[in-house]
Parts: sequence; structure tokens; C-alpha cells
Amino acid sequence: MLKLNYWALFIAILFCSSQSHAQNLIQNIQARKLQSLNGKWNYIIDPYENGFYDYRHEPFDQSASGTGGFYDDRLPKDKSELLEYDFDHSPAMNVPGDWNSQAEKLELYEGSVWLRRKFDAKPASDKRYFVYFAAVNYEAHVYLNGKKLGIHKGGFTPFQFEVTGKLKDGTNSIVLKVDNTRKPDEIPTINTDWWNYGGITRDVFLAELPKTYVADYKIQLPKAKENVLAGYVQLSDSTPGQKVTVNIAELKISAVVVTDAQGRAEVKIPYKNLTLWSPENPKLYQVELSTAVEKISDKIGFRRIETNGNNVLLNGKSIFLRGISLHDENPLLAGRLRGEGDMRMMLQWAKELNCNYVRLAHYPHNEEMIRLADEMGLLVWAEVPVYWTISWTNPATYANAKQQLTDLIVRDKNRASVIVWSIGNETPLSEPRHQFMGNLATTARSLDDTRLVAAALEVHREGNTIILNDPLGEKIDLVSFNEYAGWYWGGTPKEILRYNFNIKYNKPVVITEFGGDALAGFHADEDTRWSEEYQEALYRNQVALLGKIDGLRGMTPWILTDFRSPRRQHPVYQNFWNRKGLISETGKKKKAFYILKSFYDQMQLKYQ
Ligand code: GCB
Repeated sequence: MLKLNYWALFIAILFCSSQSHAQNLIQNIQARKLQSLNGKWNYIIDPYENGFYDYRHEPFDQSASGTGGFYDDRLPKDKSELLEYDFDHSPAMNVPGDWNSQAEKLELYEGSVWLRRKFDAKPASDKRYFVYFAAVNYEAHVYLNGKKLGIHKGGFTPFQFEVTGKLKDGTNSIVLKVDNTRKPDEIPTINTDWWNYGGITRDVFLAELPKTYVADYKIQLPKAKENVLAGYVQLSDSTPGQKVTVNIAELKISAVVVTDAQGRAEVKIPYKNLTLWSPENPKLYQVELSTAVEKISDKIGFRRIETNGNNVLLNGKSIFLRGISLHDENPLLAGRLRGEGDMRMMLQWAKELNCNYVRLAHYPHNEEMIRLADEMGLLVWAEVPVYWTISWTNPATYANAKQQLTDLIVRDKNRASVIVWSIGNETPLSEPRHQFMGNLATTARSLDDTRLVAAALEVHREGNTIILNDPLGEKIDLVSFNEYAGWYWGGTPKEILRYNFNIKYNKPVVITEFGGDALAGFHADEDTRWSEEYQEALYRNQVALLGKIDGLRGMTPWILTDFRSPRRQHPVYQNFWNRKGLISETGKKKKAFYILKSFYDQMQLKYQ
């Protein structure tokens, strides 16, 4: 039995029996009445999870047996506080922020950390309250004033818990146990090529809403080519006969829609003189939704995206997707992007490459990033972390993937920039995988029929032929694949021009990846791996090679900037950095950057 140390007290992670899961997301959280819960959060690193399990490894908050002696046994069980933990004297970290880049002890840490923030509130009796987390990696157990609110899994999508009636007038304490342990049955699984940043990596808000609030809405151009703005407004409650006014002053639109028995109103509003959104003219309209008790506004762009044979049509016109892949990481400070400045820097670099398109790999990026893409005129490929070898036959794993895809689509469905929902990356062929991925494709389409559905596929080779015949290609709109000739296979860059392609599908080919590592500032000849010259030759010959594909309509080479990855061990050239960036971790543009830029300049002229 452990000896108790009574000086230190702190949280109440109490055994609350009802463990709810996060509820349907509030659309456009930024437009609500918010109190930021960002800032300094105290933290306790808990590798053995002593705050969660007793000495028999029974969870405190489920069994409530609490025999372990970590609770003060002089108090009744539900009033007791966990001992040996002391948030008040614990260090603090910035939220939003991954923990890895904030404390040396945590750089490679994978496990549980407790985080606590105190905040003042003055709840009004006629309002509802929610705590909203824009992203926590990976599993979060959330407690308010010692009562468990619930659990959320998935490191890149938002979630919320209702706290109406649970908030105190005065000081409140919110505690999270965040666990970033990689597990084989999760999404992503144990094997990835990026840093497993743990913690509360995006904003936290307390939102105050009216009793019946606008829970969700979609206002976009419909798939059918009618001159209407279409979608729906969904109220939080099943209240029929509620009027919602949709106002777009610039279009002289003011339309009233009325909710049905489910609290939902269909939207179909004719328009005149609409300026369509495009990268050249990223026009956003101020859209206002008002009910008797609420008014929220959003900036929405309207555009059409579709394919026809080999063509990608944006607003009816064939385009070439001049793209680049990005991770959600700031190379200069190493860590997740922390705010608008970081995000703008990344997208500005993409603009300097003359991109009109970005692949936000390999998981949902911040909602703010998508809003910036809307504003800056960059088309977006958005993805879920169904990456490499997932547990294809586990129903819980599928449910998790489906939930993450759903949350992504729910969150970003009003963003004009998003043209592609990607359901995964480099998933190996097998029958169970086809089922799993096929079902995800169906899910994406059922949630949104106005965008393209895609996945980054794999190719194989026979002699000098690169073959794409993945059966998933039937179910998706683009032929997208990762192709590492000149790096992982195929010899040096100058040898790759011998290849040709055999692509089974007559669909637009939008290459999701090619590339090779180069250490910025290391100069040698074109045959010397890791040199800028090798990467430069690789880009030169890759664009020539891919140019042989008739249906080529875009690409997102791998990758805009060097990024941290535990897989990348070469002590001289990598040092835990994947060096396939066109820009180094000090912001230096490598030679290959200019090859891609000049190719994109040509493509821009060609597709004017
Ligand atoms: C890939 C993966 C990407 C890796 C990249 C690489 O195919 O999709 O996540 O980082 O290759 O550098 O090997």
C-alpha cells in the first residue's frame, strides 16, 4: 500500500457514472458568444496514469471502488480528492499548444497528461452553455468541477459538451486527461510519418447560446445547376414553425425559412448577379442567419466543382490544380500551428510557389486554416487520418474513421475553398480495406454531394510501367496516387524518365505525392542523395515524367516544408526531420522550390 502524502491536493476527478460522448458539433463556433479558455493551463505528467487507475488498475471514475489509497479516505467517496497531485504548484503550458514543444520532458512523450484551467463564469438561467475544443490529441477525458463530462477520441476534429446547469457562478475548474498513446485499432494507427503531438492543440471556448440555437446550417450552390443558394438550417431542438431569416445584403437577399417538426428548414433561395468564388477572385459574402433570439454571421463563398472525363471543372471551366502538400506544423518553431500568423505564413509560402491549391495532409487541419484558404483563394484537399495499415475488420475502428470524416465534413461544408474530401492515404489493397474505404466514400457522398471524393492511392510497377488499378478508383472522383520514383525506387532522378503510366480510370489525374529529401545548404551533384541538387533534378524530371499523363490535372508534391518525424533517423541529414520540404526548418527555399514554381507558371498560362 502506498504511503499517502497529505500536503498535496488538487483536482477532483470524481467517479461520475454517466460518461457521455461529445454531441453534434455547433456550426460556426466563432460567431457565437464566446469566452476563450485558452491561455495557461497547469499540467501534471502522469505516465502510469495514477490519477486515473487505483493500485489494482481499476479506473477510479468507472468502478468508484477507490481502494487504492489515492483518495483521502476521511471523506465520503464522492467528496474525496485525489492525493499526490497538486495543480496549483504544477507547471503551466500554453493552450492551444502541443505539449511536445513546450517541455523537454515531453518532446517524445506518449501517454497521459492532466491539464487544468480555472475560469470565472456567470451563467444566466435562460441560456445554454457548452465547452468546445477545436482539437485535442488523442483521447480526452473531460471533467468540470469534479464531474466527468465525457470522453472524446480523435486528435484533429472539434467536440463539445453541454455544461448548462453544471457551471458555477464564480470560479470553475476544467480538467482534462489527455492521452496521445498510439494504438493499433485507432485512427490514425501506430505507424505514421509525423510527430505525434499531444495536448490541447487548438482553441478552447465556453460558448453561451440561447435555449434554442442554430445548431447547424449549410448554404452552398447545389449540385444541380439551378440559380439558387441551397441547403438547410437546423435548430438545436425539434421546434416546428420557427422562422429563420437568411440575409445576404450584398445580393439583396432576405428570405424567411420555416422549420419543420425536426427543427429543420430547407433553404432554396434564387439569386441574381452572384460573383462566383475562385482562386483568382475569392469572393466571400456576408451571410446572416437570424432567429427570434439569435443572430450569427458567416463569410461564405459560392462556387461549383465537378469533373468531366479527365477535366476538373471549377465554375464550369477546366483548371489545373497547382498544389503542394502541407502538415499542420510550423517548421520554424517546431510544433503544431499555433495561430493565424503561423497559418498565414504557410499559405503565403504556397502562394509564393504560385499555387492555387493545397493538400492539407493527413488529417483535418484547423478550421481557421480553411477559412484563411477561403480568404486567400486556395483550393483545399481535406483529409482524414486513415493512413497506411488500419484495422480494417474492427467495427469500432470503422466507426471512429466514419465519425472523424463526418465531423470534418460537418465543420467545413460551408467553405468554398474545400473541393475534395479525402478518405485516406496509401492504404494497402485487400478485400476488407475495399469494404472499409468504399463505405467511407459512400459516407462522404451522403453527407455532401457538392464536392469531390478522393483518396491518395498506391501504384505498382511492371517493368517500366507504373500501374494504377486500385479498385477503389471506381468509387472516387480523382485518380490520385503517391509516386516516389527517384527516391524510394527507380534509381536516381535522371533515370526516371524511362517510366510510363497505365491508368485504369478515365478521370482527372491529380498526383498526391512525389518528392525526395534534401538538407538545405547541402550542395553536391545531381546524383548525390540529400543534396539540394538531387531534389532539384528529381522535381525537374518528375514534372517531365508526369507530364506524359494525358489526364494530368494537378499535383500536390510532398511537401511545402521540412517537418518533424520520429521515423527520420539519419544522423547527418535528417535528425528527426523529414527533409522532403521545398522550404527548410529555417525558412530557406531549396532549389527545387523554383523548379516547381516555374512549372506552375507554365501551367497557369496553359489553363488561363
Ligand atoms: C508518403 C506518405 C507521407 C510520407 C512520405 C515520405 O507516401 O504519404 O506521409 O511522409 O511518403 O516522406 O515518405
